Amino acid sequence: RPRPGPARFRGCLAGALLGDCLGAVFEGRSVVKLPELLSFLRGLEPAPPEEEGGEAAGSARGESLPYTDDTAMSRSVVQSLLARGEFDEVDMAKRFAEEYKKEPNRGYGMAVVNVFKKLLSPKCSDVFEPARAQFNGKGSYGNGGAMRVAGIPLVYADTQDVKKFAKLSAELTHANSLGYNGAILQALAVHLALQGGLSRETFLEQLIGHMEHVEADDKSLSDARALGFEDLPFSRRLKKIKEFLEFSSVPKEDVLFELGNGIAALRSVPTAIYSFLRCMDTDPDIPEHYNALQRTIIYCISLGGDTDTIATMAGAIAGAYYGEEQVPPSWEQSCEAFQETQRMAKSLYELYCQRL
Ligand code: F2R
Ligand code: MG
Ligand code: MG
Ligand code: MG
Repeated sequence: RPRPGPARFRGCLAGALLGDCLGAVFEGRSVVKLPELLSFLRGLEPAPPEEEGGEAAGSARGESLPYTDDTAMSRSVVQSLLARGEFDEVDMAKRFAEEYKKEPNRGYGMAVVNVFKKLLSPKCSDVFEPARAQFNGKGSYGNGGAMRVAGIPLVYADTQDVKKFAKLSAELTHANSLGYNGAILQALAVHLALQGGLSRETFLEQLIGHMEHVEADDKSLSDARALGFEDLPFSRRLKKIKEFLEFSSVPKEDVLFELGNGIAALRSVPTAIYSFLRCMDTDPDIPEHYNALQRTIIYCISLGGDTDTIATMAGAIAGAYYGEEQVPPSWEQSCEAFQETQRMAKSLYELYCQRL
């Protein structure tokens, strides 16, 4: 297997940042109208010469779109991996909690903040314990473990390591298997995308093969049953994606019914993967001057719901697959802290190579 180049690492972190910052503008809306979204995006592009001096009202030009909890936590994952050179649960947990304490208003999930408060207590001796206590001991199945996981496959090249450390990094906040299995799936998607060139059939087949194994353990089976789901719920949704991709177009209502646009990992990680795969092809509703990475982010946001998180996950996958060439400078420069993101990507690439 050829070693992925630095452009994929840059693309992955930039795609994730774009998805979060652009998606956050629309998070929580049940309906996002495409003309409104496209008009907002035109406001990010450089002013045409005749418009010079007359900056459009509400223009987002300049580093003006703030990132949310998705990026704040992704940065903590990356900074921990870079500082320690490998996964270190105590260091990562501390960074999550300290980051929350420093900037609590990044739009965190309602329940996860209790984990941070417990982690900040000097009485906390097991960093996985606060997550296990969430939801009366059931643990969170939110998408917070998945939204921040991209740093793991950008450090670990081995598939078993990707699975192991995606799970552990998610378990610091998400003890329900429907939460951490979503993180494993998202990490595997970035891991495969980094190899580039895979057809969407092969990409999906590989994910299904891994997830059928990941979801077959006792805890995954009992957590899914306890919530009234069928067995292997992620694998089943991946198979539904395969069906969807056989049609030339799938109505948005069907995508929302089968895959969802919600805050649960099960209702958002498969949606992000579907968005990436379907946007390899052009879309009659999205102007053709947008490239595949842009189309992916536009499509995710157009689904409404948890737009920042679905777009950040799909953006990470698409960015790893297409590389930084598809990251439009005007979009990137509209996002908070984009230069630091570029530096982190460079350091991750160096660590990845050093570990090989
Ligand atoms: N929180 C948000 N968005 C809404 C508010 C932000 C908005 N911009 C505003 O200003 O109003 N977004 C962020 O949260 C999601 C990630 O959440 P995470 O980290 O998974 O948190 P949590 O609290 O663990 O889970 C989220 C919710 O899921 C439900 N839930 C989870 N497990 C459950 C269980 N076992 N039983 C019942 N419910 C469960 C709860 O409602 C949790 O609060 C991302 O969208 C990120 O962008
Ligand atoms: Mg968010
Ligand atoms: Mg250790
Ligand atoms: Mg969100």
